Amino acid sequence: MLRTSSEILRPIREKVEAGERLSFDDGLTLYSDAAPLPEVGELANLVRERKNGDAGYYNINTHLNPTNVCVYRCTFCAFRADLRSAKGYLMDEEQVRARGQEAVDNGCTELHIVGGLHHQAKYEWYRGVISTLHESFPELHLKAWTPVEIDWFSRQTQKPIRWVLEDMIDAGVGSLPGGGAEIFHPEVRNKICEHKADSTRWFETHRNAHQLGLRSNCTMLYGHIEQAYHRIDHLIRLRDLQDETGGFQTFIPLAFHPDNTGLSHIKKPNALMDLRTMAVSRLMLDNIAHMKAYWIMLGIGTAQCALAYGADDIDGTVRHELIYHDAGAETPEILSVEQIRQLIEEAGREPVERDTLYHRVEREGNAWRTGEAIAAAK
Ligand code: V47
Ligand code: SF4
Repeated sequence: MLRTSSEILRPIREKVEAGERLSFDDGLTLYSDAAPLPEVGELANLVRERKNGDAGYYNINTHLNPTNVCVYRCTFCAFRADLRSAKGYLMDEEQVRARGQEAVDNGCTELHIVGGLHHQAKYEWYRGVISTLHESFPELHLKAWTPVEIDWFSRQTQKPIRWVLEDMIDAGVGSLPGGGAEIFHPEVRNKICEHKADSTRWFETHRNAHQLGLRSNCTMLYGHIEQAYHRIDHLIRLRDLQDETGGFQTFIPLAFHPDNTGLSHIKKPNALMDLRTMAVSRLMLDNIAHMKAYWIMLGIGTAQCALAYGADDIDGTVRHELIYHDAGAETPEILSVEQIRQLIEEAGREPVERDTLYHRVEREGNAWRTGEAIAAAK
């Protein structure tokens, strides 16, 4: 029985209980101060348990950022480096292969691969990162490249997005990560990342990927210059594409980290905002099966709480994370499997190891195989 009692939330509660879709205005109400956070969380938890029961999903993965040199200058980014700067790097084939070997040696099922748009690295170099890894370690799932990179490859090769995606699938890409979404609304996007792929290109990439049979994730970067209506607009755009293709697996709200960025005067969002954004996202995105509380970015305590505010997944063990640590994240760079399972159990959920495509993983040490697909929740 729901305890939600605020008058302002009554119509929303009725819709959630009946499994009906929430409107743009409902989204704004959920973000308003008049909507008590515990009640918003309780509604989100109802949806979370309806879709995913008590499961707390995690995976065993490694990050690879093959270069941090980038032609763009997104104001929120602390990761990028200038060409020929002391911070800038570009990995060679041996370094890329070593990262794959390390992943296999540690029982990983997935490599998460994103990076900068290097001024001088050719398309063949980016393709080579994927083909080297896929040929050497075919068992590793390569979740690689955001629409920002795919758009860059399309400019480099003068070929359509669909061609780039097909060529990357041929090289070994298994799915797309959720990055590069930021905030779609041009009032914000034009101020924080005006030159990179716009929302039309972002959606074109995911639409094409889904049509080609790839699954993908999606994200939203919040807690900087955007307002609630930009966030709700963002969520509804994602919901619309999902109605069309059904290809998104997971949504990941990403809390802005200000250190070393062009927006360092802005304060990092607090845990209340983090939990509200998770809950509102769970309630608005009624057609996306999973919500990820990325522990690296939220911090472990908030990620644990988020498992009762709509989230059913806390991402992976992670290794070699740079994007958030460059921007001031104080979380560890890696968690062991025991630690990650313990933090899920402490939050009262059942730890379930999954692969990138949400199949259960059966594991003995570093040896693993995938079991049945985790029923895609309605
Ligand atoms: O696109 C960059 C964001 C994203 C900052 O698909 C920042 O499973 C906060 O998309 N503060 C990349 N956010 C990370 C990402 C991701 C992470 C984990 C899992 C998955 C997945 C995807 O990080 C970027 C941008 O939106 N970002 N800088 C910053 N200072
Ligand atoms: Fe480059 Fe990506 Fe950073 Fe933007 S967010 S500056 S595209 S690395």
